[in-house]
Amino acid sequence: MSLILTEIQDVIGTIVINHPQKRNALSEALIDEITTALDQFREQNIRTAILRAPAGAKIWSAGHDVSELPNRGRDPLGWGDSLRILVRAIQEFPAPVIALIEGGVWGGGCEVAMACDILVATPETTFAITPAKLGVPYNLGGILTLMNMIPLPVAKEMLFTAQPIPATQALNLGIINYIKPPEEIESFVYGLAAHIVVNSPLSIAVMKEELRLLASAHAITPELFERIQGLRRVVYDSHDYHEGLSAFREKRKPRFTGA
Ligand code: YXS
Repeated sequence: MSLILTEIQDVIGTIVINHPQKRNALSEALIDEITTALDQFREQNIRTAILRAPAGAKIWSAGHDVSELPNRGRDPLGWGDSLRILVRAIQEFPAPVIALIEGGVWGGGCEVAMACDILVATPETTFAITPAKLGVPYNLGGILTLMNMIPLPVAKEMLFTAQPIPATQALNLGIINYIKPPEEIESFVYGLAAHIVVNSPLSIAVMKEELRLLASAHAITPELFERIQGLRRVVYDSHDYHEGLSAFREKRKPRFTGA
């Protein structure tokens, strides 16, 4: 059974993440379908892609599929992790990707949404960044995304509390471009796409790539990289990480000890 739906209207392609039973948790299989759809869109010269959940969804995405996170002792968010593959596929897609967001966006779902170029959300949308809830050591790419999108004190609050922020706050912070009511969001997003697709696709593709390269152009010494990776290793080797995953699987509150 397919976990997504796709639709093409002229040069606008839509991907609907459609696995409500697991609240659109980003499993490897689901991510594989999205990246395959993006590859097909690329071949079909799609000029704007729209990434959304089904109309009226309560959860846009519950984030990383926790059941697929590796056990203690292995980096859960390494280069080859499927979520990172999806983030790169969106960022490297040579046309704008618009996130049409309804409902809760959790954990890795935030990174996927923030990898999109333009974000439009309904008033009920919320964003929660959750590694601390699970004892996960957030990776450099994820942290950099936040630092590029959110003022530092807010990024810290979101990371440390793991509590959702409402769409109005996300709008004020510039994380999202617009808030639109559910009955208007679709026509608004397709109207936005219509403005994009009449412009030069080559000019847009190059500007998107310029922005991506410049936004990630942070000088980092080998020493600094090793230090951060060493810090992260302490977390994914820890009892807390094991406890976070166990608690999720057992549907109970975690008992973190800091060890
Ligand atoms: O019990 P069944 O088999 O029906 O499955 C339940 C949930 O276990 C499953 N599910 C998930 N499975 C894997 N990974 C997930 N992230 C996930 N989320 C949900 O979906 C079925 C229905 O869930 P249920 O009953 O809780 O639905 P609900 O409508 O009452 O509540 C919806 C949520 C989204 C509020 C709730 O499911 C939830 O809190 N989910 C976890 C949200 C979360 O903490 N996501 C972060 C995942 S970790 C991640 O993204 C990165 C590693 S990080 O955090 O570092 O960025």
